[in-house]
Amino acid sequence: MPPAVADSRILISTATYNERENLARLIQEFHAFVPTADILVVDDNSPDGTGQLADEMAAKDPRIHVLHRKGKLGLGTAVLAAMNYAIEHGYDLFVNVDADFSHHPRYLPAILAGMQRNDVMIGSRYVPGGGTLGWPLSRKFMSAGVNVVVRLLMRIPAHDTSGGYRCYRVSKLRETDLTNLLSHGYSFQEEVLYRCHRAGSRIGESPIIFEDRREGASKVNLKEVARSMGIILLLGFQSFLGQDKLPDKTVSPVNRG
Ligand SMILES: Nc1nc2c(ncn2[C@@H]2O[C@H](COP(=O)(O)OP(=O)(O)O)[C@@H](O)[C@H]2O)c(=O)[nH]1
Ligand SMILES: [Mg+2]
Repeated sequence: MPPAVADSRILISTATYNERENLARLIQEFHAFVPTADILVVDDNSPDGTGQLADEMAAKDPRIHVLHRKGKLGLGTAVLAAMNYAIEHGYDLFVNVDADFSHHPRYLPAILAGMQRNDVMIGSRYVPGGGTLGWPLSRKFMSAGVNVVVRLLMRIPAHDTSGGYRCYRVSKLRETDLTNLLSHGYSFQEEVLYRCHRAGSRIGESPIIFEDRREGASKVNLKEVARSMGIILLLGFQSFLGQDKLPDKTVSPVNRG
C-alpha cells in the first residue's frame, strides 16, 4: 500500500440484506487485503440473521462495527448512512463493497492506490481489464445502456457510473451536497457520482471483473429498475439543460488513476 494511503484511516462498508452465507468470509478477506481498515456492516434487519452474525463478529474484533436499521430501506440509503458514519467518525477514505463477492476484495489495494491522485476511485467494469461474468445478456444491455445515457446527459468523466464498488475521499464527501437525493435504490450510484463530480472531485477508475453472486439471491426487481431508470432520465435531462441547481466546481475533465 502506498504510504499516503497506508497512513489513512480507512472504512470499508458493506450493505447487507440476507448475506449470512457471505459475511464472515467477506470480512476475513477485507482484512486480508487491508488489515488496518475498519469495517462497517449496514444491515436492514435481514430475516436470515445477518445482523446478528455481524454483532457476534463485532464483539470479537474492535475493527468491526454494525449499523442496524429497522427494515429494508434500499441499498442507496444504506450506503448514504455508511458515508455519514465515515464523515462523523473522522475517517479519511470510505470504500463501499457489495457483500456478495461480486465486488471482490482482491481489487481493494489497486482502488486504494488510485486515491493518491483522485478523490473518487471506481472499481470499473468498463475500462480495459474490467468486465462482468455470469450476467444474462439482458442485464448486460441494461447496464451498458444506462452508462451511455449517463455519459451523454450528465457528462461524468467515467466509464462505469452505475457500479457501486467505489472509494471516496471523506473530506471531499463533506463538500458534496448529499441531501435531498432522489434515489433510494440503484440509481443512487449515478446520482452521487454526479454530485461528487459537480463538487470538484477528481474521478479515477481501476478495472474489476464483476462476478455475479454465487450465494443467495439478487435483491433487484423490476419496480426498482423502472424507478431508477426514471430518476436517471430526470437527472440526466436536468443536467443536460443546466437546471440542476448544484454549485459547479468541476475543474479538469478527466484524471484517471
Ligand atoms: N442494507 C441493505 N442492503 C441491501 C439492500 N438491497 C440490497 N442490499 C445489498 O446490496 C448489495 C447489492 O445487492 P444485490 O442484491 O447483490 O444486487 P445486484 O448485485 O445488483 O443484483 C448486496 O450486498 C445486498 O445485500 C437493502 O435494502 N438494504
Ligand atoms: Mg449482487
